[in-house]
Amino acid sequence: MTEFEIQLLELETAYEQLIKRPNQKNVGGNGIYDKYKYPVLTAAHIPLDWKYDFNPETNPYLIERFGINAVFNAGAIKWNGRYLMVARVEGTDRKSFFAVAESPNGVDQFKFWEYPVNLPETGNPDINVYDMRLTAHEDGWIYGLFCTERRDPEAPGYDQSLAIAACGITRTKDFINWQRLPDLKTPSQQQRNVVLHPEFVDGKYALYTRPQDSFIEAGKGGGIGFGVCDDITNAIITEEIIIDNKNYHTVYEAKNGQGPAPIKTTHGWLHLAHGVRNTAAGLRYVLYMFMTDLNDLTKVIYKPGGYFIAPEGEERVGDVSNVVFSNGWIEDEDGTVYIYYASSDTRMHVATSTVDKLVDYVINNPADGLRSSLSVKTIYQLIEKNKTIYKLNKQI
Ligand code: M1P
Repeated sequence: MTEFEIQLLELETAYEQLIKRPNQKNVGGNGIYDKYKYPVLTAAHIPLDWKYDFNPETNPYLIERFGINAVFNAGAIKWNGRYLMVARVEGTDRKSFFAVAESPNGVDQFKFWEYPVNLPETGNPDINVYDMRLTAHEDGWIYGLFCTERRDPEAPGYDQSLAIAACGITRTKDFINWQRLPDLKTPSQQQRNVVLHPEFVDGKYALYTRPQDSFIEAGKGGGIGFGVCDDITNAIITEEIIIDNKNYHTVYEAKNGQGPAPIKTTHGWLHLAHGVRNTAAGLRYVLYMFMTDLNDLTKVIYKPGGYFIAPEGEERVGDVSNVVFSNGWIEDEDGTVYIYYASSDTRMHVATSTVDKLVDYVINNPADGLRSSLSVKTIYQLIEKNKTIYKLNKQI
């Protein structure tokens, strides 16, 4: 065997082992969800033929010709019995694009399809695209709403980092052919984390937004907004209502954003979102949940205090450390919920729960009292309640 052939065999063996590796639930969950041992998608899951030229004539040293930096922030959907993620794949050139990966069971063996998504551009080409939220809408299309980023045309030449973030819209029926629609227009200067609601509201398309007045800082914006538009092929929202705002000394003090499209339950719409706060070490991103009214999508009816998922262990380290972010989950026919979340803008993980557990958590876990003394009061109430139960148990 030549050096080239040995090297190639090593690469192929490592890739096959990774793709086939079974995942395992971690022991000691918190009663709400179970995390899993291994990340479900990483840069190492990228097919080798996206990165290497296998021809020894043109690539005698088997050099990686196209580098992949990270795979994260994936939208998710169950489609034709398969668990799909549409991941944000980021090259070493910092440009992100989308790629579909599929698994037979939702927790392991995720494998990318043959080609990444060939997303059409609009007349104003995207410089970077990321964080697609998938919505199977009742109009029959599967929509992907994502962030499209372009350099701020007003930015002075010396500042090459100022950008405008907007919501790009695409739709598909097979995840191969994607139809691009015009970007969403809203009253806000910038938008990220925009998500399409799966049902019509009074015959209109309903969207969750995240207005912000600069690229990184939410500024006077922030909060999860809600708006409607008549025509998704020319989506214009004229009025945004903030349904879940930023709040002093909470885990969503600096900014927040809707995660995936909400899940409908008999009690209300279950929402997963991310909240951001400032620390001396930079921003910390965690996930939290809330529920909105079935008849009034702008009304938050339950919201447990604090975070739902926070970065732990190796999840805490990556390109943007101390971050968990989710824009994809799947509700299965048996009520299992697969929560796909990225850690530190680097890799994808899964946690599993059920609709019943999530509803119980959202309805029955205490709301944030917003003061230390009220947190203590909540603990006192729990202790007293447990004393009664303990006495009852002793009597039996
Ligand atoms: O780096 C953390 C996240 O930052 C942004 O989220 P937000 O708009 O709420 O600040 C996004 O760029 C997201 O992709 C990223 O994971």
